[in-house]
Amino acid sequence: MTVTLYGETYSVYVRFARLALAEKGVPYDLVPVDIFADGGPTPGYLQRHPFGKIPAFDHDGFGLYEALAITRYVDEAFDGPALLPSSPQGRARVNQITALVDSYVYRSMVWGVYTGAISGPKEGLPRDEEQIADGLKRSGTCLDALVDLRGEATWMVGNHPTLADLSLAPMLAYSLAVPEAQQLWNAYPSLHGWWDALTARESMIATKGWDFVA
Ligand SMILES: N[C@@H](CCC(=O)N[C@@H](CS)C(=O)NCC(=O)O)C(=O)O
Repeated sequence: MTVTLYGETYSVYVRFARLALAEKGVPYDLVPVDIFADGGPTPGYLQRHPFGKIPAFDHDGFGLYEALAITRYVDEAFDGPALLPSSPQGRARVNQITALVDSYVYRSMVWGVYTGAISGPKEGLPRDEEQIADGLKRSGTCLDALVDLRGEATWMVGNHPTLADLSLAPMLAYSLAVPEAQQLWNAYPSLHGWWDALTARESMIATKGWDFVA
């Protein structure tokens, strides 16, 4: 059996796929893809992923792209702990949270806060205060919704880690590297135990892309 993931360790979507593979105990090769190369990704990679993004995935010749499709396939195709709940309500909640992460958390926590405060300045741009403030405001809306949807559960949905936790973790980790986001996070103490338990998992430790990110 050969499982290959195409992508880079810095990518939140690649980390989501790596987390699912690690939680299931699936060995895989990580093949680097330079999506920012002059002229874009290679024609070979564009055949795997016509939109030129990462990750892409291959299992014995079965190719997939889109992190949600990849992680759902990994959950269903391999042994190991289930990453989706068994009840329709639980599965619906995971679908809702993973959609919310893709639609709103990525824009606010990664493109808003993290890019404005850390990755932009790393590339020589000034901190974008407007972008950071807007990202923080939207991050607050995301965190409010997540607290509400989680209710009294141990993990995001129910009593076992699911794709909801794994999709959110890489983006929240980037955001929490920014001091202003940490300050916002302090207003959400009900999520702190969940985050400590999640970041202590082997899958999270094994997929850290940068030292300053959880
Ligand atoms: N919807 C895609 C999103 C993937 C995505 O946006 N990946 C980023 C890296 S985290 C990327 O490839 N960005 C390059 C670009 O936008 O050109 C998925 O779920 O796989």
